[in-house]
Amino acid sequence: MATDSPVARDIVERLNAGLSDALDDDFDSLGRQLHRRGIDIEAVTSKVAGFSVAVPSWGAGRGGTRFAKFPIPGEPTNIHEKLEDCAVIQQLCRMTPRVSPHFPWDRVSDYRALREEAAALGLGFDAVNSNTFQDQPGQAASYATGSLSSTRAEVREQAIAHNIECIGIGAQLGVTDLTVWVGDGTNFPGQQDLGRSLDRYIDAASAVYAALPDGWRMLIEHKLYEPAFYSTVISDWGSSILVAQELGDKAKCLVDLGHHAPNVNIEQIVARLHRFGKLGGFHFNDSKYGDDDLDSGSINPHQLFLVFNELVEAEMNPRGGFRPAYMIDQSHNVTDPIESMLSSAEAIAGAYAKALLVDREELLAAQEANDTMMAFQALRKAYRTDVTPILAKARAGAGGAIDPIAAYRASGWRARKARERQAAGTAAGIV
Ligand SMILES: [Mn+2]
Repeated sequence: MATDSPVARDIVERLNAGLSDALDDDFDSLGRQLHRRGIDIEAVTSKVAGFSVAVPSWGAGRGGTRFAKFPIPGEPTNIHEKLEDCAVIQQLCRMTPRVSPHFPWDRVSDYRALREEAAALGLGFDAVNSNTFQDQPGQAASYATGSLSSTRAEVREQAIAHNIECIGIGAQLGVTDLTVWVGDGTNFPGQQDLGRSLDRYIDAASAVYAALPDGWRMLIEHKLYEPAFYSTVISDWGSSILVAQELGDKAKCLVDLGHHAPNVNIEQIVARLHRFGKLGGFHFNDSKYGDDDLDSGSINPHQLFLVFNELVEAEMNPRGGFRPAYMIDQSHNVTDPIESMLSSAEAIAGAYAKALLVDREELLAAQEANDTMMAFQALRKAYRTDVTPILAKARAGAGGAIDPIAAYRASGWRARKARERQAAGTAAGIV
């Protein structure tokens, strides 16, 4: 645990003291309501308190769009400063104890020291993300025409070596998941052979897979389009699961909410992947049009609830094993990233809490009886419930803030960091 909190504890305690009577009142009222429905609020609160989602190191900064990035004063510019900001998020919301690093963006000379630095801030690490979708200064071969699926052997070798390097880094950080997303694909019909490019990807991914230590998983993230706009090599959950099945047990599929065509039934994809033991992880964000990377729950909170309805179903019926790697994967362009992450963590945990309120017996009975309306109502009842007091109680019970954003603003953290940190660059870049 942290020896010293990034935000002064007395600020959190003072604000909590002013809010705790109202919270107790709301919590007791919700408790009585849930009791009438046969639900023990303490049991739900304890499940929510045990829930966690990782934050991405890159999410601590202003991500920008493909057009421009507008940095804010005090924005972190290296992994050390990012960890500090992630520690603030964790201190206030108490459900983001791990940071998912991205390489080479978060490269340092001593990863064991980085692990200790994070631990001193009360943080651990989550899935290591490899990056073969952009060239780094001094890199021998270019990823301009692909990485793991490139037609050029030396490019594939370089991409394989980078992924294996990431496994080595992850081992030093105490991580056991490698997330692989490639931007590989084409912008023109005929640019590449659709079958052979997948052959090359599978061959290269097999070499990475072979380097996974015991207990490790390779999480394969699909994406419909962007940066390739005609075809992507791992375009959908179908490609993802076929590759994962070919690679072996350690290969799982990772679903990112923004990586599908509009209106695709993502909760059904979750259920399908779980059915075949291939659901490895989930990237949370929200979307209006494409891979917008908007804040979780800001556009379609009902979809988030339906996804969690399947995730809770998977949790309760693990079918031999369900160890989901949950991560927030957002790009913050117009907000303070810390505030966005706090708001998103609340939205994600809220969807989880609502999914826990679904009366599964009632739902199953209605489904078996083909009573469509009652099956739908079983979900409705849970979705309509305001779970805010449960989330606040879980946070406060773990030492967090009843109102995390208010506590963050009261702390003056960003203004203080603006005085201490170097200004961030304005180079745009999609992540
Ligand atoms: Mn993602």
